[in-house]
Amino acid sequence: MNNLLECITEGIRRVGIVGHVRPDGDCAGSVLAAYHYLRDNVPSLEIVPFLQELPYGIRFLTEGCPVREDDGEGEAFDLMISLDAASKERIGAGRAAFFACDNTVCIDHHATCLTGFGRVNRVEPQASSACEVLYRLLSRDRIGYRTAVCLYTGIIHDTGALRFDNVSPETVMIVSDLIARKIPFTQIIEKSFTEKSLVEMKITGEIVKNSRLFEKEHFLYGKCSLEMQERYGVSVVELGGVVAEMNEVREARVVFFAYQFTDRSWKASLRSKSDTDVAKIALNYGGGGHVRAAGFSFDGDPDLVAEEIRGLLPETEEVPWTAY
Ligand SMILES: [Mn+2]
Repeated sequence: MNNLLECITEGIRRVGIVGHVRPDGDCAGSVLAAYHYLRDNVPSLEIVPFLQELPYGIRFLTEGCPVREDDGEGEAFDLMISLDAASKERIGAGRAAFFACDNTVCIDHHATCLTGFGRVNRVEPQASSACEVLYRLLSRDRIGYRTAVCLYTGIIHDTGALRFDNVSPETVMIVSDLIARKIPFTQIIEKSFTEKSLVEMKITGEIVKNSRLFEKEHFLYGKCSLEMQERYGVSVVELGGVVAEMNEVREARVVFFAYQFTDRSWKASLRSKSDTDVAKIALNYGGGGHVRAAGFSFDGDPDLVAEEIRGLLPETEEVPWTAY
């Protein structure tokens, strides 16, 4: 597949678009960019974008879109498109509808997605984001304003505002094309990416305050229990920025953040600023992701998991950084 519109063959009337569980900026951005692009270019289609509840900062993306949070159980679609989901199991809202459809497209950028799980697949592990992969499947002159806003938001979120090493010259060329369309590119970064509520800042502060640094491994570990979430009145959706903050700690080269979501179950986020491939660590626990950002779920004691991960990390000397 070289163009998304190739999938809209004769007889296709009803299209569902899905992303992964706990959608982030790239997931929501790519799902909604595909929605707007198809809506603008094939007005006869009925298109249903499926997304679970979004973090506050990116809710603006769904304005005017008929987004559904359910499973699509028992519904028939002529085509189902998955974006940014590394595996079938990771699909969030619209999952039942995707599983029930045999005409499926998988568009992704996770190395752990391998060749994809759709009937038609486009997986580019080198791409910064699902939005970057999707952009290459669109015709430039058919991209509307809303599609551009969604694509830009997704690229910004998955690249940490163009700071991560998944940024390529091609990523920047795409961003250049998108900002030339007069989208509010600075506000998108501020409102959807940088800004946090005071309570998010406060809980992040307490997590960092209670975090533990394993100095030899340059490994920083933090956690957030259900009790703590209740005390601050935050949901897990509002903890999405914590791991990024922890990753800014100079002494940390690998970061592990665990937050509890039921009595027994925890969700873990890993980040790496060193040669350590955290996707490999996440795979050990049935998760996945990228070399520098990955995640998994587990049952049990996060302190023990932190010790296990620490055991996988090399002890390294502090080497002063230089660009030369
Ligand atoms: Mn992504």
